[in-house]
Amino acid sequence: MTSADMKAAILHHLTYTQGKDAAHAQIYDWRMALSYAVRDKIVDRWFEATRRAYAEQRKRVYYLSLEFLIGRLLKDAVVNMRLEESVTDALRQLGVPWDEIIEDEPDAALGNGGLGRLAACFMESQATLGLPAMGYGIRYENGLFRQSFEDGRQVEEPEDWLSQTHAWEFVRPEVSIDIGFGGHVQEIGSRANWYPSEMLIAMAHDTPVIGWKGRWGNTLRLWEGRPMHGFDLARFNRGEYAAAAEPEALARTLSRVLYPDDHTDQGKELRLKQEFFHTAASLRDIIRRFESEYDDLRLLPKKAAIQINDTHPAIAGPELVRILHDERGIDFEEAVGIARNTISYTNHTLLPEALETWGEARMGRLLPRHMQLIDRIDDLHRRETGTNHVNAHQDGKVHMGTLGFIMAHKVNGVAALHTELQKTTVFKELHELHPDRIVNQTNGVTPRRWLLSCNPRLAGLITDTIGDSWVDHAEDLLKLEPSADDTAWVEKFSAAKRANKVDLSNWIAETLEVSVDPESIFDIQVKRIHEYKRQHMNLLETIAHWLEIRDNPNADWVPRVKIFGGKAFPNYTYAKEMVHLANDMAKMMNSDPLTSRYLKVVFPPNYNVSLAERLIPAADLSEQISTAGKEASGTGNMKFSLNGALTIGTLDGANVEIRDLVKPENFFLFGMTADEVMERRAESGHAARAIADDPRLARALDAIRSGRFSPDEPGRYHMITDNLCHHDYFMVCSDFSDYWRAQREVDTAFQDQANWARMAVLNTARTGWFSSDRTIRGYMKDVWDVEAAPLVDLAAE
Ligand code: 26Q
Repeated sequence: MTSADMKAAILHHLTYTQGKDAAHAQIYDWRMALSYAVRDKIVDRWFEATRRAYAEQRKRVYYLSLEFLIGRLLKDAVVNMRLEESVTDALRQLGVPWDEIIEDEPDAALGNGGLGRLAACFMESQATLGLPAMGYGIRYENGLFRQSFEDGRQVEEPEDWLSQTHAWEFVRPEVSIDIGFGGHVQEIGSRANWYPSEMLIAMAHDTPVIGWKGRWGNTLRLWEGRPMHGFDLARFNRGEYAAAAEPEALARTLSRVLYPDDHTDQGKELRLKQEFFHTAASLRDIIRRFESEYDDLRLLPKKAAIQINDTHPAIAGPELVRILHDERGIDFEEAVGIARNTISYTNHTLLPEALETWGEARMGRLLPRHMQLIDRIDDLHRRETGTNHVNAHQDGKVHMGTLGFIMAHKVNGVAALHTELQKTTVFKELHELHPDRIVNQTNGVTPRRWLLSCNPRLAGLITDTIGDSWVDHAEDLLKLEPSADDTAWVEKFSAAKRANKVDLSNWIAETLEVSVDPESIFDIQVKRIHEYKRQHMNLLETIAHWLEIRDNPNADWVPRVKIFGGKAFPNYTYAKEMVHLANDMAKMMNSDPLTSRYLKVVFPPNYNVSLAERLIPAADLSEQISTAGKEASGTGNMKFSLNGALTIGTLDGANVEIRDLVKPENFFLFGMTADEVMERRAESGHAARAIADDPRLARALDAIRSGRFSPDEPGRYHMITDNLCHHDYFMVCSDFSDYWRAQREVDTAFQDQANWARMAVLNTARTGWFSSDRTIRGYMKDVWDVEAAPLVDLAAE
């Protein structure tokens, strides 16, 4: 597409879709006009892909996830459609700044963190690979809350990404599916009729997801809750205004809010309703599509693979059995077999308290038939395995992890270590009964968004050096290895990193009014705030380091900027105190005349996908410091190394595999292993001993406890200090000394700039394996048994 065509298309949509003329158009109008112009191009490709998937009768993959953390879509679409030149050219002619347009788009935060972002990367990789697939989610009116700070405390506000028209979606009122809750069941032999007492509608909104070079496009279908019967005019006319609108309000609550990932607080009725709403609508849609092409549901596992993203859609098992058995008359055992061969389940956690359970009373009231079917599934499973102690329904609760496992032909972990730990902890007994069911699929990230698009300087240098095959064959980045020994080339690599750091410094100065020196180490920890992720260990090390600089302010310290980002779950007091402490520290340290040359602390609010795209390309050091055995995988860790940051990290999640690939000499390892953590935990007094053995740690804890960072309220952080001194489940104290040692190694290594850059290059060169394309290929082969369609290049047409 030429820039003249692009310009014409933008002006067309500005006039006829936005109803504005150029003289009065706001940045919003230009963004919408441009988005529609780009969308038009995508739609052609999308239809073509859909037609081909039908014509070739291909097996399809359905990815069911309560979360899709998609972020902004415009730049992604422009990059994948290779329209960057014509778009920037056209906009230049129109006098509209491209940067401002990008920034104007709301960041769609329909997810909490890793799990939701993974789903978004998977959608993009599936489209890039030409795999016929569909993502199913909920169109939350309010996504993850917006975070701001008031006097250093986190404040949450609703995120209203839909307050403006969403340019990328198509409403599908004809795809409206009835969903029921409650009521009663009438059994007829083995089968039953379910008569729900409450009904509402799930209405589809489709967003096209376009792959690299526009060669294939899939659909992300998000469900909106709608009332079954519209507005009650008769009641309204009688003056009962609120009552007239009530059914609508009730139905709408189903897609109203995204539940924050709290890892503990369970049993909220609305959450269970959301899970069923999402799953039932998606399954109904999948069956409808299947039946439009085939007439025997026994073929379902051959033509459809349903992946459930954690246990959130795990009610899919019983619901599919209900459809096959109760509604279509397939024998119960056969129905279970069909469902199991169609469904597979990804587990994302080992924290036992994070595995979902629902009380039998609540479940029985909302989903009476499913409750019966769960008992029959348990019964069948007991007969199949000859055991009687592993049940989904146990101790008055439904255990969704067990249900997910029993109703799936494959269960996967998300990193090698996580998968092995699954076999020995959460799913020990089930694994012994079904030794072939658990498989590993190490997570990945899409290199289109997480290198090509977010880091154009580095991406440009790479393409100039090895060509652009790496974009969809990321392991080709290995071809950069020889350049690690080419001094002139490494200097170019460093120049790209430095320019990214300058950009970030400018942004920090403008938005946070903190000045940071781009020559410092940019040391970044961005992720949800959790004790197991140990932001407080990073804070303690920062304090200890700050105190040493103060002891000797004229020494030759290696300057650092400590950057934090992340949201705390609104009811998770401990996590919120960590946020507050970081902000209190920033306030004190950034204005300390003795130390501020050497140490700054920066905590930009509202960490989200867009902020990640800004921070990651500018990182020197990536903090991946979770207690070993607790972080299932991590995916931020992959984005950082791909962008040439070195990792300081524990042997946890995918860190293990990152270190294996980049080689130990290019990774700052510290801390206990998962086994050592378990042993140490059994010893009493481990925290006190660690503190007694490390005066730096003791001093840092004292500084917090004495109110050094909260002089107006000295006791503010007692919760944190008491916990660390006496309990310390996550081993912050026991790992501190080794963390400190590794941090000082970082200081030393950073002083040899040439060698640091070499290590950074090797991180980029060797982490192409972490492309989500590789992950999706793994699922296709080991889990879904499906093949991609042959790809036709957009440029070839
Ligand atoms: C559960 C019940 C009620 C309300 C909310 C939830 C809930 C929601 C989201 C529980 C957990 C989550 C999210 C979990 C998550 O993001 N896990 C991360 O998944 C990543 C992708 O596999 C991994 O890389 C991370 O290690 C893992 O923490």
